[in-house]
This record gives sequence, structure tokens and C-alpha cells, in this order.
Amino acid sequence: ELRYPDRLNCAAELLDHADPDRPVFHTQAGPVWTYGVLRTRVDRIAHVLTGALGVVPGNRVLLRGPTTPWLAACWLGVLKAGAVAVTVLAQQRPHELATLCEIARVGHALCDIRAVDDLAKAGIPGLRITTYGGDTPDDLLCRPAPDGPFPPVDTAADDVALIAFTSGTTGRPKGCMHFHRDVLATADTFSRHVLRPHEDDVFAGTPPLGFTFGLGGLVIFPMRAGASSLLLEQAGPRQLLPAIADHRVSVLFTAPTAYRAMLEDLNGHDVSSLRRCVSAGENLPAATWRAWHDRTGVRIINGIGATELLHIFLSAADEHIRPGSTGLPVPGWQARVQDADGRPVPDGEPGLLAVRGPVGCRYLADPRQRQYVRGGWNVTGDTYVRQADGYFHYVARADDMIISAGYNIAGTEVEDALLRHPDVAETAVVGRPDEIRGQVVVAYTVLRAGARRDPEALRAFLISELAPYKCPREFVFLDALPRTATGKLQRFRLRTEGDR
Ligand code: 3SK
Repeated sequence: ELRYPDRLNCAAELLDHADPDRPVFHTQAGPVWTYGVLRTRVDRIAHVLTGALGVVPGNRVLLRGPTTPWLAACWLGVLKAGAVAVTVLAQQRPHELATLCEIARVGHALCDIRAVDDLAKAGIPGLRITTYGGDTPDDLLCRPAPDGPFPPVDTAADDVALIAFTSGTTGRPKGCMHFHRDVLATADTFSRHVLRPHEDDVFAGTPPLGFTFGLGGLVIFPMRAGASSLLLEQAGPRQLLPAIADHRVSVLFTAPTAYRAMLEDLNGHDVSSLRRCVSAGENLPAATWRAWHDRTGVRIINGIGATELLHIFLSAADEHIRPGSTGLPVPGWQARVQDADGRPVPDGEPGLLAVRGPVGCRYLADPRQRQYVRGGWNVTGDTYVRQADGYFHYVARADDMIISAGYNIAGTEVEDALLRHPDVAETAVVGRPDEIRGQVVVAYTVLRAGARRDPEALRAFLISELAPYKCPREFVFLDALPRTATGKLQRFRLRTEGDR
């Protein structure tokens, strides 16, 4: 069981243990930040926040900007000052930002000068915006502040440290509150027991810091291990491959789509520095796992996490990895599969994934809390099967099961089969309402460059791979699949496509 002192400031914990001369953040062009440099800058930010800006413990401070060391330093400064970091995505537009600020009652914002226009346009009443990265006297970094260390505010381990938003793939955003101890608990569970980083590791990845997948993988986990992280403003698969070689990246965090995109482009890139590759954000098909392993020799660590629970709670590493399976509860977590009434279902049968551990879901003033936390378990909204040996297999999002002519069909199974076809780059299989069958299976498919749109060839291939009732009735070819800003597939947009 994890035990933390009653008084705990997680920013101070992350900052104070590493050797000040060790690197913490690398960028593509700029100089390396050491832990010592980061500490000085975080202290300066905390001084400005509590001095010139009048921030007091518990105030909510919005952070907005591309993935840079300064954004990470602002996050740490806000926490060190006892305030609450409200993390958002750089892509969020003015009306979305206004909703998030209203929900989280945000009074202050620290915003990269390059991203300030949309925030200013949102016209959020009472919001005091301070830019960073600019050169005017009002800029955060130009404000006068006392020199010297900033003593961390004496927060309780269960004071709120951050609010992260989830909208799932649709709906009004929900703000998830996480405590100072939760931040350390994610590192002391998934990272410590599954990832097992050491201080020479260099982390990198695609998820932004406004998504807790990225915040953990690029800031919290490396810092908890005294390691370093490459922060890329442009972190698409295309930028990632050369960056891995240039910086000898050893720990990679990204999603299945990016692994597939990198496979397309891998020739000529040196990825021999990679030691750990983590995949989360959506299901990792066995075909993608095998293709990456064949080409790089690295066994991807699959995982499932949630913004509600901060990071990954089911996963497996090394010889425990099974392609196509998510794995086992991360040490410190418990998991089971249950029915809609909360009764455990037998092994081998599908049901709702329920987990509990050191981090729990706490929505900010939202009645949907009662759907997520039931009888002390966090019910994530995913359908899973637990096998007799304890491994958990992803089936679908609970609302993504296709029921056609009485058959239950997991779209992911059809997707896995389609991805084994050499012409298929990406695919999403959904159920479309149908008067006779209830739903019919439709496959939305992105083909590899140069491949011909030939539904009959795909159908013939699938018939040899799957029971006929699972084979799509219709194939739709797209240039790209619809995704959220964090890269999650928006199946609901495909399901309703025929309505428009
Ligand atoms: O979507 C996920 O699987 C995830 C993983 C880690 C942290 C946060 C999330 C939402």
C-alpha cells in the first residue's frame, strides 16, 4: 500500500530529489534544462504568482500552450504555490475554453504568448491572463520577483493539485480533480512497477501535457525517476522518428495510431535507443504490436488509463506482455468485470471494467459522478473480458458493442482483422441502425498510399478471418478517421454519419 505524509506538496517532491546538474528537459533546438535550472525557474514563477499576481492557495490557474519546458515549469510553479493547475489542450477553441473556465471557476491563466489570442477572444469574465514567453514588462518572466528559493506551500496530501478535463468522445466536459498524493501515486504504481525507468532514460512522446497521459509520461514519471524528457512542440509521428534518433530517446509514450504511422515511415530512422514503448489512449491491436516488435525488437507496453484515474491502471511489461491483451492490474490497483448491477461476471464473459486503487474519480460538481463511481468501484465505461489466469482483454467501449441480428459483435475484433490486410492503414468498425437487423456492421477504412478502393477484396479477406456475421455489410473509404484533440477516435461521428 502506498503511504504518503499528511502534508505533501508534489511539486516540491518532484523537484527536490534529483541532482541539480542532471538534465531534466531537452527540446529540439534550445539548451538543455537541468534540475537546478528548473528549480530556479519554478521558484521564480511561484514568487510572481503569489506576489505580483496575488494568487493564493486553492486558486485555479489555467495553463495553456504548446509542450515546452516553460509550460512544465508553470505547472510545477502553480502546484508549488499551493494553487490548482487546470490543464487544457492547446487546440481548444474560445467557446470550449470559456466552458472549462466556467466549470473550474478559473480566475487566472498562464498562457504561452503564441496561444493567447484564442484565450483573450473567449472573453471570460474575471479571468486574469498572464502570458509567458513574451518580452513585455507584463510577461510572467519579466515581472519583478524576489530572488532565491520559494518555500513550497504546505499543502495537505489530499488538497487538490490539478483539474483535468475529459469529454470522453462526446458530451459536456467533466473536470476531474486530483490530489497532490495522486500525482505521486501514478508514478509509484504504473511507472515504478511496470515502466521501471532509470535516471539515464530520455522520455518522449506525442500526447500533450494537457492530457494526463502526456503529463504523466513526459513530466511526472521522468521527474520522479530523476530522468529527463524531450518536450516537442510538434510531436506528430513524423517529428518523433528523427527526434528519437537525435536525442537517443529510450522511453516512448504514444497511441496505436502513431505506432502505425511510424511503421509506415520507419525506414532510414535509427530507433535503436528505444527500450520501453508505451501505448494507451485506445486499444492496441495485436497486429500493430507484432508489426512494431518485428521491425524494432521492442515489446510495446499496452495500457489502459483514464483522465478520471490520472493514468494507467491495467498493463503488463516484459515477459508478462501478451499481444492483443491489456494485461493485469498494475500493482496497487484491483480490477474486475461486473454487470450493470455491479455483480461480478464469471471469467471469460464480457462485462463492465471496474477498478479501484490509489487514485479515484472525483468530478467537479457533476452528477455523472454517480455513474462512474458505483459501490466503491470506478466503472470506466469499457467492456472487458477477464480470463481465468487474470489477464484482461479489451472488447469495446461499453456503448460501442454492435448488436446485429441478435449477434454481439465487438467492432475492435473486426478492426484487428482488417488491420492484418496489407492495404489497410487505419480502420474503425461501427454499428449503423438498421430496421431489419437492429444494426449492421460498417467499416470505415483509410487505405495505405497507392492502394485501390476495393470493397470486394476486403470482404473476401475478412471472410477468411472472421465468422461471416461479423463481416461488414458496407465499406466506406476515408482519408482520415475523425478524432478528438487527444487523438481518440470519435466513433459516434461515424455512427451518426448516415443521419446527416
Ligand atoms: O486513455 C487512456 O488510456 C489514458 C491513459 C493514460 C492516462 C490517461 C488516459 C486517458
